Amino acid sequence: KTSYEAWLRYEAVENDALRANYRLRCSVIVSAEQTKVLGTAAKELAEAVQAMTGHVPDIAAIRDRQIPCVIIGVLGRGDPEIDGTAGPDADELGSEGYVLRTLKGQQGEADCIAIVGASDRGALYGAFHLIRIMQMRDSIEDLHIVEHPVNGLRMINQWDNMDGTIERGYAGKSIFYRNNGFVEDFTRIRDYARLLASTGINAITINNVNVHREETNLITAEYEQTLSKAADAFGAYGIKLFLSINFASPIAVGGLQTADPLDPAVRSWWTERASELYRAIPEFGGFLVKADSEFRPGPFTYGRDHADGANLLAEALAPHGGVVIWRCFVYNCLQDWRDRSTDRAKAAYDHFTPLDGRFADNVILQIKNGPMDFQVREPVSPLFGGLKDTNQILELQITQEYTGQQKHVCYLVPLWKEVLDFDTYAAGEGSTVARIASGALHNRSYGGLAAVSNIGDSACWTGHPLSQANLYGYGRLAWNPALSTEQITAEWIRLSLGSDPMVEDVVSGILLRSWGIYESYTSPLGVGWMVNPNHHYGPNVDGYEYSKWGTYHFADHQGIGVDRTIGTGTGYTAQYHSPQRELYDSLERCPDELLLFYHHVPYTHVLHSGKTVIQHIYDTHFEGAEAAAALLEAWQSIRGRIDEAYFELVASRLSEQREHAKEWRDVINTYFFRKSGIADRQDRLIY
Ligand code: BDP
Repeated sequence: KTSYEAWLRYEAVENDALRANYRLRCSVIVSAEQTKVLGTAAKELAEAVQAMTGHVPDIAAIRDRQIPCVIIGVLGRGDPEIDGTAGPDADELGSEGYVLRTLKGQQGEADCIAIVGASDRGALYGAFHLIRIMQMRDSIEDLHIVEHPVNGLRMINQWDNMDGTIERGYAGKSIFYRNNGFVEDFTRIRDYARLLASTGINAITINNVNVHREETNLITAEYEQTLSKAADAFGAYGIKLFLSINFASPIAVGGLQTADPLDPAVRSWWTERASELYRAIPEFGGFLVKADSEFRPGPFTYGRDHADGANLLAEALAPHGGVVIWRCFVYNCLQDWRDRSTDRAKAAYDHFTPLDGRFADNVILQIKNGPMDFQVREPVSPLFGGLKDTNQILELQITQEYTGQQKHVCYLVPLWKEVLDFDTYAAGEGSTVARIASGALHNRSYGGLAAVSNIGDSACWTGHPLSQANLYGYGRLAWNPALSTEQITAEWIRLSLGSDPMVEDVVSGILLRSWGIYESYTSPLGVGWMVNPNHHYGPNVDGYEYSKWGTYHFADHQGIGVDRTIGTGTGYTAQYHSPQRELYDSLERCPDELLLFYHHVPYTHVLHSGKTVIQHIYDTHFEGAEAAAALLEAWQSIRGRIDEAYFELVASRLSEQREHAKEWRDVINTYFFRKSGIADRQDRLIY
């Protein structure tokens, strides 16, 4: 139960005075308007108050001025009190913000708390904020909070297939599909919408970017009814529904001979399909597209480029206010590993920068955080600094494909913060990824974040309960990338596990160390890809070394690493602006953690840390495995302080991690010992 509720866990308030105060302040919930989303806001607040205080608040349309209440309203709908409450704050709300404010009662009237949204959605976020304050056991006297999301698009991508499997899913089966159709019971979908909305998520694609046969049909009349039911479930929580589409749909389901984006018949087919979809689902958000990548069809087949492809769909969606989200994960996955002049890391930039300025206004490019593919350590994609006249959003991976598959704990908020804070220097200093993604830097009309979900039908949603922190943290960062890791972490722990300071201390220690620990026993110095092919779990140094995917480390008996410099390497570093370009290009100055991503060096190369590369590999792997074991020990210290089942589940995952970390340590260290023939200075190697 505890783990299913995740961060929306409403325990009765322990302190009598505080409980009485919450109960008094939330005696009644007044919601004058009857829209669906406002209804959700009132219902959510009422349920939370009931669970935390035992009092069931009435939901009323009209306020009794003698009774303290929470008023929920929206700006500009003709209620002078609501408009007056926001006052000058109204200018700061954008279209989804809110004011949360205590109004002092005049002449014997009771005080009340006003939640004033800039829109229905804003009011819903305000209600969740008030709930969060009470979950954190903070005061709700004298509130004056003004909030708005930094990013317009705060999106989740499900990689769910209609057969019920989830691509890169580590938490069970899909909550959406079973046996090539939708599930019958939408309870879990609604509960998911709730969790997402409480962190501020406002958009979702519900099918895999790899659109197979059955999913291609999702845009046809066959699924209209069910889709509109799904759109309603999410719509009640202010979340717009999107679909991943197959670029070859005109052929696959339309019966046309071609999917050429410039063909008039193809254009009218998409236009008509889009109109049909919007007729059935007026709130539909638009399409997400993976094209010409990993065997997906796309405009290249017809000698067209990706602007032609995206604009085709944009034209069809524009009359309805829809958008096309076009992924930049485009590269040749059939490279010749002997041809060292090609470099997969360069692909996205090379494909998309020449198209800057050619995309329609309602096209948004979705760019993965790194140039490769969600490795435990990668540089930031240079494409963020390479586009000025194109809407772009940042794509992150919450599901832990390369970061322990939710068997290992790997808290990704610190990684994402580094990405968001990275300075591209695209328009001088301060041109951070956060400002590019939000659209602020180049004044774009669309911007935001998207991330691949980590949930499935597992009892705790995410397989590993601590992986919930990644989903929560993503939502919070999408809302405001400036939030600190510490704040997000503390919030998640208190909301999910209560406010025992010892629990907070131990769990935050585990979370905050986890990414570094995972990196230390897996992937040294930015090298990446030393995993088993296909499923990507567990160590395999040469698993991808002699294959076509373009993911090499070039380890031989003398050295390791990929030369991506301008002078002698692939020239990838030239895709960055100064001074990042020079920093990465320089063997002397390149940061240690990315050294092997940028340079091929002998094992005896000395790092800034003073260690040689080979000794660094040995040390980090020995230390990493020990640190992984210490995570379990730390966790053991809070036994009895949290829910027993939750405790046991995490403990069992942590002991699996401890064992698996040893396997990583031994495979990696043995491999490099044998390859290099260089002994460990501490003589720990026995192979
Ligand atoms: C990789 C995954 C693959 C996805 C692909 C993508 O291994 O399953 O289809 O990315 O993002 O990370 O399209």
